[in-house]
Amino acid sequence: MPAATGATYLAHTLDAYGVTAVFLVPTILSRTLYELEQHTTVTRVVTHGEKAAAYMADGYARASGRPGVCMAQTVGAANLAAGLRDALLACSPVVAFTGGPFSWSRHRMQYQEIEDFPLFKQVTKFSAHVEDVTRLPELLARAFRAATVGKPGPVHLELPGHTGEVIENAELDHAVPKERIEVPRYRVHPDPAAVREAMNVLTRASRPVIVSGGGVRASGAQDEIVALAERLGIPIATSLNGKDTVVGSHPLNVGVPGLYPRASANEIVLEADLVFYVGSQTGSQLTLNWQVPSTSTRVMQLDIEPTELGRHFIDATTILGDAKITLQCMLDLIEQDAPPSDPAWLNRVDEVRRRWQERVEPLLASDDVPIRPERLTRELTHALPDDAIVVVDTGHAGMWAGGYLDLNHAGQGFLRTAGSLGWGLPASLGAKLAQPDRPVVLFTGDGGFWYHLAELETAARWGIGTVMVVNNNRSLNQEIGPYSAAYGGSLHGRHAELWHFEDVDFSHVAESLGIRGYRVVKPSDLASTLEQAFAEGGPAVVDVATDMDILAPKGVATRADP
Ligand SMILES: Cc1ncc(C[n+]2csc(CCOP(=O)(O)OP(=O)(O)O)c2C)c(N)n1
Ligand SMILES: [Mg+2]
Repeated sequence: MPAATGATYLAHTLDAYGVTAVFLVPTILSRTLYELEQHTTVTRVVTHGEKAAAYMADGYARASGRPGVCMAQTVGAANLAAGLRDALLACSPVVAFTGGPFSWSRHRMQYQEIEDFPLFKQVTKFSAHVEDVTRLPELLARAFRAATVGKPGPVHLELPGHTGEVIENAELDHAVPKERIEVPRYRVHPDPAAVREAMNVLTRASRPVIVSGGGVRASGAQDEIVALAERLGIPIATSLNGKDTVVGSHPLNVGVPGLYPRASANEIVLEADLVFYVGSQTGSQLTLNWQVPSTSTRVMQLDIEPTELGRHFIDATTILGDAKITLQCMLDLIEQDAPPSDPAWLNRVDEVRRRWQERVEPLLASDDVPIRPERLTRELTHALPDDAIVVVDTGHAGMWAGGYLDLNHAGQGFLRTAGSLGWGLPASLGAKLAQPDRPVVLFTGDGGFWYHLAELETAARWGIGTVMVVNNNRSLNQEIGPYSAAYGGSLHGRHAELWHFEDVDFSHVAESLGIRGYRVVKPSDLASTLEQAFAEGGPAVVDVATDMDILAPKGVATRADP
């Protein structure tokens, strides 16, 4: 039997770990790609840019709960690093391979070479050189471990040779690992004393709110967090990242607080006397720059990552542990006849929620032409298949989805960019490859869609069945606010140069690539078009012509009227 090489080891290990797709721009690890074809069923997706490859791997990782793999040769390494930023912010386990200098080429004017390695320090949990093939088994295992333990995140391995060829061709005699790798890698059990203390704090509060973050999805703790809320009668908010952890129509779900919010969620969190964060980084977007909750509110945190505990709330009561296990331990402590929380608090929560519904109902039902984005979110809420995964871009797409979209079925998923405009389209393709049997729906603005429009060809080539819904206002209209301020209070002069686009119909762009395209101009056509697009399946683009002047309301730290 021929001796194993770095390439065969890498191909077999990726397969063993449970990786089913890799994303790349050639030329990188060519022999490994050949070995993947020979010995595995791993799909090798060539993209139209390294950043898109990183975003696809990220969408794949978030949708599957398994590491997503992307790769680039030396000259594309910086582009790949740029694409890891969102994965770091969103705790997504992406593994990036890049080629690097040869031992003899460093510090010379070697074609296409610079020292890319430092670029990865800021955007990864772990980044290492694999100097020699004998280090490959150890560093590969270490990279996949770092990506998936504690708070998941991106990692990077630089392989010698501009296309990673040095270790590929070297002989290696090492057993291939057998372990399939998933998040969470370890289910950390909490300290029983901390669980008792947490239950005391929770049951003594008069106006508690639970905030469910992305860590709840990573842990698979959706049932436990809802059971705790139901058992104790506690309203439950979600971060934007954790939006799919509680069903939108659940009577205790108050929505997403923070910067991209449902206004009533901020109002309710501001009235709470205890906020219990589960699996959340408690960042500025969720807390509106730490104004919601107010500084006098007591905070409790449960997280698998010790450095997150007390990070922003130094006096918080803290519990270290896996969310699913810890919440189950808390449920076990609830006595049969434990009284639920104060009915007056739940009545108040209902009232604040009802008032918000009344305020926004005319917008959600609007028949205006051009279409209002609020009406689009309502029709999308109604049309979404029961098991759909919604992938949302940033800016207004995140705000409209955070505030107005509801996921009313427990089987529905939600993934959002942590802030990088343009992430949505490639990420939605990665998500569909990770979950081929579930409908995947992209919700994006036109500005976000333009970024990686070339990936429509990738969707067409591979038949990746994402349905892409574009809120097409022919502009970057979120910039209206900043430009109005910069122009002294109102837009005048040549302001349009800075945020208007051509009136492009993306359904025609899609059709030119052999992808189904739909254009919706009237609100009354939304329901039937979305239904048809979901029934026929993707890849498909639904271009919705919306109003250029309508801005999504930003979060404010204002209490509701008494
Ligand atoms: C990489 C990156 N660059 C710039 C921004 C700033 N930004 C946020 S939203 C936005 C405009 C988005 O336009 P579009 O997707 O068309 O949505 P619209 O505001 O028009 O609804 C910009 C430029 C960002 N978030 N990320
Ligand atoms: Mg736009």
